This record gives sequence, structure tokens and C-alpha cells, in this order.
Amino acid sequence: MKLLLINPNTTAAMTANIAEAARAAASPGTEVLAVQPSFGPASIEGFFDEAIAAAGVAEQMRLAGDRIDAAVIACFGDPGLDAAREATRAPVLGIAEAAFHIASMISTGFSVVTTMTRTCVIAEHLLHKYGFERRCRGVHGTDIPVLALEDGGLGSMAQIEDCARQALARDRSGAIVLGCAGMAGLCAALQQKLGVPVIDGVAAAVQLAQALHGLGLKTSAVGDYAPPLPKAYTGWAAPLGW
Ligand code: 2AL
Repeated sequence: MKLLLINPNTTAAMTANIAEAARAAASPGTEVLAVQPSFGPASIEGFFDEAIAAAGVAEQMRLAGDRIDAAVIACFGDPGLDAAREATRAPVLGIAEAAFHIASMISTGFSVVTTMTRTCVIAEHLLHKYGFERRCRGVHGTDIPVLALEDGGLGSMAQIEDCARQALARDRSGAIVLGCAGMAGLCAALQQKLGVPVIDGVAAAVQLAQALHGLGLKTSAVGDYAPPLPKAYTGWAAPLGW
């Protein structure tokens, strides 16, 4: 199957790291096509970054159309997820959404460990939107900037581990969800150190995308995710119109 992996930020090194994590998680026969928007923020650490990044995700979905079997949006704010689901019939998963689902299947309660404290509210909004507010027991910021994770997160390992240990104790959680695509490379080592399941949303979304494809399921074209209505788009968005 052809899996489109969208890094919603414009840092090419991060796109490459996320692609490596996705390929490591993918089953044989899954081709991972990794892309990033042609415009937008180098990292997504707040609402403004996220608004522009969502348009970048829409751009990449528009370019891909129905030539893919599934897509994954690899930023923990799941920017542009609903828009992407209107733009293609292929199933589209956000990494936060995928991680919340997986974590809730293997624990009664989980904690999220993320980057900047200011991004915690974005994860909290998603937990409410997806209905996971009763399963998540806390969202914790480390104040590590997203691009500081570009070495695979190795330089930040001790800080993330410390935050996760405190979260597990304070929240009485049974699992940790990593709150940034840039943390994917830390997942296995952290799980070993912490002794609880650690969920990387990139791997979770790749596996769930494969499952949906294997089940022959597509996004419903009826109702809320119907294709966009034809109309003119203007300015820089003109090529994105339907
Ligand atoms: C992210 C992420 O996954 N990519 C990015 O640019 N920002 N998430 C976050 N919590 O900071």
C-alpha cells in the first residue's frame, strides 16, 4: 500500500527522521511517501503555527488526491485532519488521535509528555474533541523546543524520562504517550527505562492506517466528510480550490 506521511512543519531533517520512524513501524509491502508543505513554520508550537501548518497539510493532501491508500499527519496537534478527510477518500490518521486510541486499549489511564508547556492546551483540546478526556490523566510539558529534538531526541532523553516518571506517579497512569513526532526515536529506549508502555503516535498511526486499509475501509464520503463544495479560491490558495 502507498502511505502518505505528512510532516506538517517545514523542517526537512525532521521529515526525514519521522519517515525513518514510520518505515521502521511499517509492515513489508507498505511504501511510505514522506512530504512536507511548501510553506509554513519550521516547527509547530502554538495556535498560529498550527493554523498555517493546517493549510500546508491541505496543500499536500490536494496534491496527493486519491493516488494514495492512506495518510498520516505527523504532528501531535493533528493540524488539518478534518480538512484532509474531505480531500481524499483514503483513510487519514493524526498521530495524537492514533496514540490516544492505542494507549486507551492497553491502560485505564495514560499521561502525555510533550514539548513546550504552551502546546499542552492543544493536546487537551484534542482529548476533548476525540472523547478521551476520561482516559488521559495529565498532559505535561517539558519546555523542550520541537527542533531541539532533531538529534532524535537523544540530547533531551533525561529531561523527557524525568518528566514521564513524575507524570506516571502524579497521575497514577499506566502508559505514556509521546507528545511530538520528533520524539519517535526515543520510544523504545524510554519504554525500557520506564517499564510501562510508551506510545509513539507515528508508529501507532502507521499501524492503524495499515489496519484500516487491510479492512478495506475508507473515509465516508457521506455527511460531514463529504468532498469540499466547488468554488473559487483566491490569492495564494487559488490552486487549492475545487
Ligand atoms: C509538534 C510536532 O509533533 N511537530 C511539531 O512541529 N510540533 N508537537 C508539539 N507538541 O510540539
